[in-house]
Amino acid sequence: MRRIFVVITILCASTIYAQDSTSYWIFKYSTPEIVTQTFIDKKLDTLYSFSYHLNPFYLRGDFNGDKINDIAIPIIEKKSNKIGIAIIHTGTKEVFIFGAGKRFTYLTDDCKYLDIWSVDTPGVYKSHWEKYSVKVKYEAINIGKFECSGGLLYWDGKKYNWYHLTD
Ligand SMILES: [Ca+2]
Repeated sequence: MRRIFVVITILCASTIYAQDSTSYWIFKYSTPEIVTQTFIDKKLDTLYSFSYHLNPFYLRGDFNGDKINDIAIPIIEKKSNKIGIAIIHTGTKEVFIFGAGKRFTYLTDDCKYLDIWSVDTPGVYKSHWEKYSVKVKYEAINIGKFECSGGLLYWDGKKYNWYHLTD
Protein backbone atom coordinates (compact mmCIF):
# COMPACT_ATOMS: atom_id res chain seq x y z
CA MET A 1 0.00 0.00 0.00
CA ARG A 2 2.79 2.38 0.95
CA ARG A 3 4.59 1.67 -2.34
CA ILE A 4 1.44 2.54 -4.30
CA PHE A 5 1.14 5.81 -2.36
CA VAL A 6 4.77 6.69 -3.11
CA VAL A 7 4.32 5.92 -6.81
CA ILE A 8 1.12 8.02 -6.98
CA THR A 9 2.86 10.88 -5.17
CA ILE A 10 5.78 10.81 -7.61
CA LEU A 11 3.42 10.68 -10.59
CA CYS A 12 1.39 13.64 -9.28
CA ALA A 13 4.55 15.65 -8.62
CA SER A 14 5.81 14.90 -12.11
CA THR A 15 2.49 15.90 -13.63
CA ILE A 16 2.43 19.21 -11.78
CA TYR A 17 5.99 19.96 -12.80
CA ALA A 18 5.25 18.95 -16.38
CA GLN A 19 2.17 21.20 -16.48
CA ASP A 20 4.12 24.16 -15.13
CA SER A 21 6.95 23.53 -17.54
CA THR A 22 4.56 22.89 -20.43
CA SER A 23 2.64 26.07 -19.67
CA TYR A 24 5.85 28.06 -19.75
CA TRP A 25 6.81 26.68 -23.16
CA ILE A 26 3.28 27.13 -24.51
CA PHE A 27 3.38 30.81 -23.49
CA LYS A 28 6.90 31.21 -24.84
CA TYR A 29 6.06 29.77 -28.24
CA SER A 30 2.73 31.63 -28.34
CA THR A 31 4.46 34.99 -27.94
CA PRO A 32 4.38 36.75 -31.32
CA GLU A 33 7.73 36.44 -33.08
CA ILE A 34 7.86 40.18 -33.78
CA VAL A 35 7.74 40.88 -30.03
CA THR A 36 10.57 38.50 -29.22
CA GLN A 37 12.68 39.69 -32.17
CA THR A 38 12.13 43.39 -31.40
CA PHE A 39 13.25 42.85 -27.80
CA ILE A 40 16.37 41.02 -29.02
CA ASP A 41 17.15 43.65 -31.70
CA LYS A 42 16.88 46.48 -29.17
CA LYS A 43 18.73 44.48 -26.50
CA LEU A 44 15.71 44.84 -24.24
CA ASP A 45 15.90 41.09 -23.61
CA THR A 46 18.92 41.80 -21.42
CA LEU A 47 16.83 44.10 -19.21
CA TYR A 48 13.38 42.51 -19.27
CA SER A 49 11.71 39.14 -19.51
CA PHE A 50 8.10 38.51 -20.44
CA SER A 51 5.54 37.76 -17.78
CA TYR A 52 2.58 35.52 -18.45
CA HIS A 53 0.45 36.30 -15.40
CA LEU A 54 -2.33 38.34 -17.06
CA ASN A 55 -5.22 36.85 -18.98
CA PRO A 56 -4.96 37.09 -21.95
CA PHE A 57 -1.20 37.10 -21.66
CA TYR A 58 -0.81 39.67 -24.43
CA LEU A 59 -3.13 42.14 -26.17
CA ARG A 60 -3.32 42.89 -29.87
CA GLY A 61 -4.76 46.09 -31.30
CA ASP A 62 -3.92 49.04 -33.49
CA PHE A 63 -2.91 51.31 -30.62
CA ASN A 64 -1.28 54.05 -32.73
CA GLY A 65 -3.71 54.11 -35.65
CA ASP A 66 -1.30 53.16 -38.46
CA LYS A 67 -3.57 50.26 -39.48
CA ILE A 68 -1.01 47.71 -38.28
CA ASN A 69 -1.78 45.67 -35.19
CA ASP A 70 0.44 46.36 -32.20
CA ILE A 71 1.13 44.22 -29.16
CA ALA A 72 1.04 44.89 -25.43
CA ILE A 73 2.67 42.33 -23.16
CA PRO A 74 3.50 42.24 -19.44
CA ILE A 75 7.21 42.34 -18.62
CA ILE A 76 9.47 41.97 -15.60
CA GLU A 77 12.53 44.15 -15.07
CA LYS A 78 15.25 41.57 -14.44
CA LYS A 79 17.31 43.58 -11.94
CA SER A 80 14.36 44.48 -9.71
CA ASN A 81 11.66 41.90 -10.52
CA LYS A 82 9.26 44.83 -10.97
CA ILE A 83 6.27 44.26 -13.22
CA GLY A 84 5.28 46.49 -16.10
CA ILE A 85 3.84 46.58 -19.57
CA ALA A 86 5.57 46.92 -22.91
CA ILE A 87 3.73 48.20 -25.95
CA ILE A 88 5.34 47.41 -29.28
CA HIS A 89 4.31 49.45 -32.32
CA THR A 90 4.97 46.68 -34.77
CA GLY A 91 4.99 48.99 -37.81
CA THR A 92 7.86 51.12 -36.47
CA LYS A 93 9.31 48.64 -33.92
CA GLU A 94 9.06 51.35 -31.24
CA VAL A 95 8.79 49.97 -27.71
CA PHE A 96 7.15 51.85 -24.85
CA ILE A 97 7.69 50.69 -21.27
CA PHE A 98 5.29 51.46 -18.42
CA GLY A 99 6.10 50.27 -14.92
CA ALA A 100 8.92 47.70 -14.61
CA GLY A 101 11.06 50.36 -12.91
CA LYS A 102 9.44 53.32 -14.72
CA ARG A 103 6.52 55.18 -13.18
CA PHE A 104 3.83 56.51 -15.52
CA THR A 105 1.02 58.47 -13.79
CA TYR A 106 -1.30 55.84 -12.26
CA LEU A 107 1.03 53.06 -13.27
CA THR A 108 3.66 52.86 -10.54
CA ASP A 109 7.17 51.57 -11.16
CA ASP A 110 5.96 48.13 -10.06
CA CYS A 111 2.59 47.20 -11.57
CA LYS A 112 2.23 43.87 -9.80
CA TYR A 113 -1.23 44.99 -8.60
CA LEU A 114 -2.67 44.98 -12.13
CA ASP A 115 -4.79 41.92 -12.78
CA ILE A 116 -7.27 42.81 -15.52
CA TRP A 117 -6.81 44.24 -18.97
CA SER A 118 -8.50 44.38 -22.34
CA VAL A 119 -8.60 46.36 -25.59
CA ASP A 120 -11.14 49.19 -25.72
CA THR A 121 -12.56 50.70 -28.87
CA PRO A 122 -12.01 54.30 -29.98
CA GLY A 123 -14.57 56.79 -28.72
CA VAL A 124 -15.32 59.51 -26.22
CA TYR A 125 -14.76 58.49 -22.62
CA LYS A 126 -16.05 60.33 -19.56
CA SER A 127 -15.64 59.05 -16.05
CA HIS A 128 -16.82 60.76 -12.87
CA TRP A 129 -13.25 60.54 -11.59
CA GLU A 130 -12.06 63.05 -14.17
CA LYS A 131 -13.24 66.61 -14.76
CA TYR A 132 -12.91 66.22 -18.51
CA SER A 133 -13.85 63.74 -21.18
CA VAL A 134 -11.31 62.36 -23.60
CA LYS A 135 -11.61 61.45 -27.25
CA VAL A 136 -9.66 58.28 -27.84
CA LYS A 137 -8.86 57.99 -31.55
CA TYR A 138 -7.40 54.50 -31.63
CA GLU A 139 -7.80 51.21 -29.82
CA ALA A 140 -6.67 51.63 -26.22
CA ILE A 141 -5.63 49.45 -23.33
CA ASN A 142 -8.04 49.28 -20.43
CA ILE A 143 -6.06 48.15 -17.42
CA GLY A 144 -6.54 48.04 -13.69
CA LYS A 145 -6.95 46.22 -10.44
CA PHE A 146 -10.12 44.16 -10.05
CA GLU A 147 -12.68 45.88 -7.78
CA CYS A 148 -10.22 48.69 -7.20
CA SER A 149 -9.20 51.12 -9.91
CA GLY A 150 -8.16 51.38 -13.49
CA GLY A 151 -8.11 53.42 -16.61
CA LEU A 152 -7.19 53.76 -20.23
CA LEU A 153 -3.73 53.83 -21.69
CA TYR A 154 -4.15 55.50 -25.06
CA TRP A 155 -2.10 57.04 -27.86
CA ASP A 156 -2.90 60.67 -28.69
CA GLY A 157 -0.94 60.73 -31.95
CA LYS A 158 2.38 61.62 -30.32
CA LYS A 159 2.56 59.90 -26.96
CA TYR A 160 0.73 57.65 -24.52
CA ASN A 161 -1.62 59.17 -21.96
CA TRP A 162 -3.58 57.89 -19.02
CA TYR A 163 -7.29 58.49 -18.38
CA HIS A 164 -8.66 57.42 -15.03
CA LEU A 165 -11.88 55.41 -15.38
CA THR A 166 -12.64 53.77 -12.05
CA ASP A 167 -11.61 54.03 -8.44
CA1 LIG B 1 -0.44 50.16 -35.05
